[in-house]
Amino acid sequence: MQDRPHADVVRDNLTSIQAHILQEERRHPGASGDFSMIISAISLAGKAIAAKVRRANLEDVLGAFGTTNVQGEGQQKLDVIANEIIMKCLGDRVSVALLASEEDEEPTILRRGGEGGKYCVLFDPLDGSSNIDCAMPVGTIFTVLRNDPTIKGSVETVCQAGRDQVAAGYVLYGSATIMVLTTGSGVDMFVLDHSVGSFLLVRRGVRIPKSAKTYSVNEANALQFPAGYRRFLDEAKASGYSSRYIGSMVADVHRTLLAGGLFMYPPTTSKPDGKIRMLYEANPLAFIIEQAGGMAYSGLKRTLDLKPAELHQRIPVAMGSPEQVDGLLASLREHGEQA
Ligand code: AHM
Ligand code: MG
Repeated sequence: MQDRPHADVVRDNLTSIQAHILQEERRHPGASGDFSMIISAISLAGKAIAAKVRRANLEDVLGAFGTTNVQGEGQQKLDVIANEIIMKCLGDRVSVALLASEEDEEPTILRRGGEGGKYCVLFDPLDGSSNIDCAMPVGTIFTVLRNDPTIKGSVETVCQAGRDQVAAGYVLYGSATIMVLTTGSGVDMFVLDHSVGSFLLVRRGVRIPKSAKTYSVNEANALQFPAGYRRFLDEAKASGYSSRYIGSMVADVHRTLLAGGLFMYPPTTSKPDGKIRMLYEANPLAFIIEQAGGMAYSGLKRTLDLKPAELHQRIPVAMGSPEQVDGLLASLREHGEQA
């Protein structure tokens, strides 16, 4: 065996996300490498957005852009910048057929199936962006879907049930820049090492704790929640739960993934479908939580089984550790929630 004089000072975790995806692809005979090109474009976009987010308080990119998006919500300057960065990075990857962003009214068709467009990428460019001026964590959420060339309309193409996702992930711009990814066989976690310039693998096969006494919800809305949600929260308080809520779903779900507990955005009387976008937020994060051993529900239905009716559809969500999600479902059933 060869002597390795400096082995003790060379870190073990030097697997880049690109190397990791290429290794994964080698396990699938016939894989073309197209998929790894998409993930590498997303990681490049993540690095570019992270750099913008870090300098946001120094450059003139804070605050409102002065426009509203398709949902009627005010756009932050960084929403628009992050959207542009992702469109540019993914736009020139030959296997991308179509891009759909939470910020844009219609999907952007890049190339048809006959021109090599195998995948659709849907994303929320900067989730939680109303927090950006306060330097709170925000993130990019994405999902990769197959492009079915027999379906004509772009909206119909991307309105797929969440269980059909090829991959999903997010980049969280917090005290560290983290990328979490699933391709349907577990969840892996990468951290951006600025000194190396790469997302490096730090955890393979992330598992959510089976139970944790933490809930994450905008409790100021509680009077408007259906009875089952209110009763769950009352019982949680009576049995020693803690509450954690940032108001960036990507950050709240990331904490829930690692530390356990329940994240939810229930229906309210003023927003009967809740606030969370099915295709850009609920489905990718539900896929990750399930792949980590957790559960994700919309009312009494498994989120990933629902077929979207429209591009910017909203749905109620509850996701996290199995014990907490089961407890919530029991409370919903007990208080008359219909399946
Ligand atoms: P955004 O994508 O426009 O940032 O909105 C979605 C965000 C979620 O990240 C978060 O869970 C929710 O809005 C917070 O909403 P509220 O302020 O009603 O608690
Ligand atoms: Mg969002």
